[in-house]
Amino acid sequence: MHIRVIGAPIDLGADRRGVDIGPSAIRYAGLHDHLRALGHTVSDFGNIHVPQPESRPIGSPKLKYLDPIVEVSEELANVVTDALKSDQFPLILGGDHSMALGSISGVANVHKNLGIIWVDAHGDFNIEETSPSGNIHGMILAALVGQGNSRLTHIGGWAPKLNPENIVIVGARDLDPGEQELLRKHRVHVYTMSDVDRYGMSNIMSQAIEIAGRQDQPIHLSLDMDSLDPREAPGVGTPVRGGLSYREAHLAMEMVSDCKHMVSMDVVEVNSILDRENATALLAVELILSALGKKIL
Ligand code: 6HN
Ligand code: MN
Ligand code: MN
Ligand code: MN
Repeated sequence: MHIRVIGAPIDLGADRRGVDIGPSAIRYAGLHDHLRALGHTVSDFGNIHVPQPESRPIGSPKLKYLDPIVEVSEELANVVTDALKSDQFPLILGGDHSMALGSISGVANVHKNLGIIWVDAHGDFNIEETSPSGNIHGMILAALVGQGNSRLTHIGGWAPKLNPENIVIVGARDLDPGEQELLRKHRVHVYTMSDVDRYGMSNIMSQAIEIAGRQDQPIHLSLDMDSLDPREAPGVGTPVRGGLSYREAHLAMEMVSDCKHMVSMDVVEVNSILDRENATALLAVELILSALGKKIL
């Protein structure tokens, strides 16, 4: 496979600074060499341009940095669409999860009926009215199904990008009250950590792949590193205890790889200021490799 690495060093969507270093931290962890050792061809677009938060007004406290986030999303969507049209697999490195608005909009330009596997401690299904923080990284999935501010929902001039029935969230354990209501109303499939405990990751991922990839639908995988337990991934801005174990996360990636439906992937929320000796970035590289075909035997 030809993998196109795209850096999206955005930290406009979250409060804790440091995720803008994520793309570099993941590259320094040896991403390209490891991908080539797996047999892939790798090219690197470099990073898309993201303005520094200090250089732009924050805007409404209910939708912080809306203007620059929309600008970055438009650019990222185009870069991702171009990669797919050149038969390359876009691997987008965040940055906070607001970058998935651009990446998934770019994939949705090419693939109609896109399925999503969203591995995250959070639902990222808030709208302006339900968000406790005004941080746009917590609103991205809602925006992609057409809910919330129209500038977020209409990247590329059209909406909605996704059918909520094609979305599966795995690893959830911190959902805001209004967000829970919205997830139920739109019938998003949510596998909580409690479900992972009860049924095991193998069963959960079989179901997730069946839902997101039904009728041979292409799948986009969005991996928020805060899905992992903070003991495994200390370098994230919004850590929540009780997360995925090292092996649960790898198994999820291995099963996505085996299903052969995945057309694009993002890895987000690596916060190098909070990390210990790049451990979270190194783990991100390991998980990328499992998602892209690495086998134990
Ligand atoms: N993420 N639900 C919280 C909020 O502020 O909306 C946290 C969101 C976290 C977002 O981890 O990508
Ligand atoms: Mn997230
Ligand atoms: Mn999260
Ligand atoms: Mn359904």
